[in-house]
Amino acid sequence: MQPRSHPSHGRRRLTRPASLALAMLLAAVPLRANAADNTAVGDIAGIDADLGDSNTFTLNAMTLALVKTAFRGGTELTSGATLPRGTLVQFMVYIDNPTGVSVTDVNVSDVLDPGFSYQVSSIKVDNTAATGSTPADIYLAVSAAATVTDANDGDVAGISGTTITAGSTGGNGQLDIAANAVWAILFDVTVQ
Ligand SMILES: [Ca+2]
Repeated sequence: MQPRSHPSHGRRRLTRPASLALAMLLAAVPLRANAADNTAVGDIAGIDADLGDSNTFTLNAMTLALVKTAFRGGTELTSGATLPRGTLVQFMVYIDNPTGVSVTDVNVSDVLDPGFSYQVSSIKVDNTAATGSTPADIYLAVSAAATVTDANDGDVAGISGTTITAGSTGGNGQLDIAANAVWAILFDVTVQ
């Protein structure tokens, strides 16, 4: 599908398909965590209260959620923003791990809409922001990180065609997310 444009005034309304990507930006899905306590108790027939409770284990099962945001000049964009062609936009995708255990072998992918052109060697990743950090603080942390290579190789992220991936499934190194921390990936695109 060809994106509609408004050449008469030199600005491009982000309609389909570009708007689809932007529309997802603020679809922040809350993290969900489920905890279940499991306690073993015992008794011997005929003898009351002979056995105390065993250790109690709290098992945390969680669903990590992705949040995708966009920044322009360091400021977070709102969904449906109208941007001039050629505008440099930074997409940030992050996962908040609010638990006390690390999450191993995570895989993330993001297919760039044709309305955006990836800027080479712009992928940065970070896992230092504390859980619950605001998008602005996560952005500050990841934007200060070193870039990883564009290739799907030994570091944790890369791009192939128009698909940004992180994690081993995409041919990158394994992605682990530290306990009580946010993992984020940031990369630059321009509006076509
Ligand atoms: Ca890489």
